[in-house]
Amino acid sequence: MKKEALITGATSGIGRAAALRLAKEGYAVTVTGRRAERLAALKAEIEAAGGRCTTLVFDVRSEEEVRRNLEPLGRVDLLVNNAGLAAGLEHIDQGDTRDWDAMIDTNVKGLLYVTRVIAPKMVAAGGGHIFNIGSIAGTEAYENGAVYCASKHAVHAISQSMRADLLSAGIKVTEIRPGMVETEFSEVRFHGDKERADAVYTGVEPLTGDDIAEAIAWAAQLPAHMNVNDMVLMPAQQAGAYYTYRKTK
Ligand code: NDP
Ligand code: 8X3
Repeated sequence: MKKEALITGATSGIGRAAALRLAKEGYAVTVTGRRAERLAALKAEIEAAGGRCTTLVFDVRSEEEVRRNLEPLGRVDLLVNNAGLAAGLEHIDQGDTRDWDAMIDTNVKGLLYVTRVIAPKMVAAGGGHIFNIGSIAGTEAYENGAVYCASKHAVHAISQSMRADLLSAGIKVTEIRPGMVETEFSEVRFHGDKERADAVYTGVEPLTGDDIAEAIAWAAQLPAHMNVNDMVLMPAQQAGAYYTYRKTK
């Protein structure tokens, strides 16, 4: 019997790469996101390679949609709480409160809504593995990033408490906290400004979604008695939110 994995935010970037990698590792994957066509294309790609894939189209910000889509699922062995975003990069006196709502509602409340439905299934099954995609912004707070950093600090706190809460149920909780990963993240952060997004990666070889998927796949196959609590993954040219070495030609 195949193990079952649920990956939120699989239409792009880290979530998409994680879904492809976990399918390759033999998991039957359920992938979620708001963009139905992207999920359909991912399903076709996984099935063409002999894998199994189910798609669920919903917005993690809606508790009602989360419950309606996820409650009917059967066993879930592995959950990747990945759906998330940064929106805007401004000083606190200039930020757009709609961006703040989007980040808090997705990165914090969305992750909680999904976990609230899936964790009891894992408890009932006697085990499971939850991966929360945090960020270096979960322990570093940088200029212009107050609300994104706050949301990832929340993910860091929730991951630690969740690990303690679920310990006796045999559920592992791994938080993955990447630095710079080239995905649609910066384009979303800058509201579609591709030029500004591309500039984030100038002179740097960033991580890719596949790099993060590699870490998830590794941590997922460890022996039952061994867990990775927290993994900070950086490009070799980045040491922290304020330290990036950019090569110039
Ligand atoms: P992408 O923008 O490439 O992917 C984000 C994914 O999240 C998409 O699949 C998107 O799907 C989904 N998503 C966003 N909002 C919602 C929503 N309301 N409901 C459902 N799904 C949603 O970015 P990344 O792959 O980089 O981001 C994935 C995670 O990694 C995020 O939590 C991010 O904070 C984190 N991260 C990213 C880093 C980076 O440098 N890229 C570094 C550290 C952490 P759709 O739009 O179709 O709904
Ligand atoms: C994404 C990385 O440094 O933009 O979480 O916060 S950073």
